[in-house]
Amino acid sequence: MYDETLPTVEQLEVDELVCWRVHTRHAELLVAQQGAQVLSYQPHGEEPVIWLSDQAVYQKGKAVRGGVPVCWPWFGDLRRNPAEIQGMHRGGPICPAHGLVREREWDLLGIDSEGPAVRLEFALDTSKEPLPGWPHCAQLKFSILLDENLQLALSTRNTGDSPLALSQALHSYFTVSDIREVEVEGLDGCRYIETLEDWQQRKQQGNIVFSGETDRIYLETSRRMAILDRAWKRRIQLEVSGSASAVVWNPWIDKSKRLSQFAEDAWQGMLCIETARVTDDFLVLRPGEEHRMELKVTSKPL
Ligand code: TA6
Repeated sequence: MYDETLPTVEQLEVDELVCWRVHTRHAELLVAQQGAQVLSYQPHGEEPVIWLSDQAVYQKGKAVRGGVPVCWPWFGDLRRNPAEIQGMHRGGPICPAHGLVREREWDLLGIDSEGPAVRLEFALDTSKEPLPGWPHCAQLKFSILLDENLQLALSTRNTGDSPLALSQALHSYFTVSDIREVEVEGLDGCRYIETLEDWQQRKQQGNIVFSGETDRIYLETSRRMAILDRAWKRRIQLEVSGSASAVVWNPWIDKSKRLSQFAEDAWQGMLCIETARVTDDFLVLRPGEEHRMELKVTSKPL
């Protein structure tokens, strides 16, 4: 029999950050208002699906290691982005990796229960909250639906009077039993950029397996991919729309030592598969145009 008091939504403070803990009959979710960042997602009776560093720091203006950081209006190192995206930045010292919104307070538009499900909606309007060095007008919305699965959607509307060139990603950290034992399905045959070897282009043969630091940008990706985790007898399925690129990242041993908020052995239990619009797949929005990128995460037993 289900607990009829569910779903519940609780506002709490995690150190400096305002957060929301959502408890439904299916799962528990923690979201920070800063960055509209999903911090953790754990279906009942399962290992967490979304990974959160046990060394995470919850300070205003500081990105939290783990969860699903929203990378926008550029992904990664701005200097590695197409010239059109670099040209949107009007210089100045503030040019962090993964853009300008994951450390900003978003507006909470609402939290609604839809039967057993709960939806949270956040927004950021750059005409009201100008981003340093990026003087353009856009309305961002981030929607989180917790149901039998986790559904995320990032929408961007160009509210200015000139085209916007953007790259973006939902930088999802997933929990795995052991990165050395899992495989990523669904990217077979895709072209990818090997960022660790001078950004050479390669072609994926079969499932992705991991035996070292991995930091690849996959292109012409399909709508479905998955993490096959035999040890935990589960498959984490990703279904996407509005995206045809994905980043696959594990820092492995050496890079882990250089990462903030990251235990030296944390590389063994995490894997990023990032739903993206990057490199050839970057976004151009005409004035008034809107784009929506969606990700549905479902954990299924093998
Ligand atoms: O998405 C992969 C990546 O760009 C890696 O190169 C690594 O830098 C990772 O993101 C984490 O970036 P962050 O700025 O969150 O430490």
